[in-house]
Amino acid sequence: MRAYDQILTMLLESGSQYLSGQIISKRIGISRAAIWKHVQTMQEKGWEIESVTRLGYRIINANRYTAAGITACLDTEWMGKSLIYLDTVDSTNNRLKQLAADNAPEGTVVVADQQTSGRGRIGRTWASEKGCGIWMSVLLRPQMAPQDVQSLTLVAAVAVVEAILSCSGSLLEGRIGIKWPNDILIDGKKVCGILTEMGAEADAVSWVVVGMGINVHHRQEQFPEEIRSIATSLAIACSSFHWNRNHLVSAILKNIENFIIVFVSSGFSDILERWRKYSITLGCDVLLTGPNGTVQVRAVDVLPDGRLLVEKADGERMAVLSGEISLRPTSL
Ligand code: BTX
Repeated sequence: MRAYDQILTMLLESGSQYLSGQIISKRIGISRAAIWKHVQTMQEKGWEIESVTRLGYRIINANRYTAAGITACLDTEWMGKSLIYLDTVDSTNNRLKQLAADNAPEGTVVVADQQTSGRGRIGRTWASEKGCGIWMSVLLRPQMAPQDVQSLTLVAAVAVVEAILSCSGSLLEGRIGIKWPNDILIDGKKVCGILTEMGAEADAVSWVVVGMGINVHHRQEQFPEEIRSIATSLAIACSSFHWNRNHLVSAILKNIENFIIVFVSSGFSDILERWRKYSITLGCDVLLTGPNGTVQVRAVDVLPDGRLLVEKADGERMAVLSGEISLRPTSL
């Protein structure tokens, strides 16, 4: 780590406590004058740093969303150790796909404060307002068949739900749920979408980019008009809580790393069980829209490869790989 990043991380870790120039100097092995230069650069970049004689330095706006802010809370072995933070980008998935093609290691993460062309599935747009959300993509290189990659969307969904619940002390318990295949809803409105893309050769997956878009600080009027009635944010859902994007990102990355370790050692059943627990789809009568039109079905289960098992009115069962579902209030 560069001296600049080391100092910033130390300051962030020391929270509201002052950190003396002497301690920093000893730990990093640079002069006090050099430390002061780095502190000035931090101030130019927007960090509010107090400097008090005989006490040292302290960051006042420590909750600012930055690479250093995320790294300071990150407690992982490999996930997010290479973390690229961008003020603005067209799409974090696009950027990470380029890096994947250039052999970036598994666990590389791209985070942006704003996306100018955030993408949903099948060419749809993902609204990615500046300063409001978590727009993040994670690179995985799993040893799995291309047709099983959809299961990683389920992994990411559970990771996001559990990070939100743990960061907020379960304030949203019972209000947050997963709608197959890739939406997280709070009180029936969309708070997060997941876009999983892959590169594969023959039967082997070379890379998977899992992109997550989470609405965090939005007020309702900050959503584009066309999605205002269907979208929500964590701040809207739970206004009393102080949401911190650095904490949320690091909690999500930690969960994904843990789930990948579990997945590799003992398979998908534990994660699937958690997914079922949060699912708002299973057991419901739904309208399923796919390439061949819309059918009424009952959502019966989710399979280890991520497909949804549904039952038609005549009792025939089929497994669905992709599509859109809307919940139906009446029985079939
Ligand atoms: P999706 O195709 O399931 O959902 C897209 C639909 O969701 C849009 O057509 C619109 O109706 C609605 N929508 C758009 N923006 C929002 C929003 N901010 N909140 C709620 N609803 C919205 C979902 O696709 C997958 C989205 C993945 C986004 C991440 S962000 C990081 C990464 N980079 C990137 O370009 N995409 C992913």
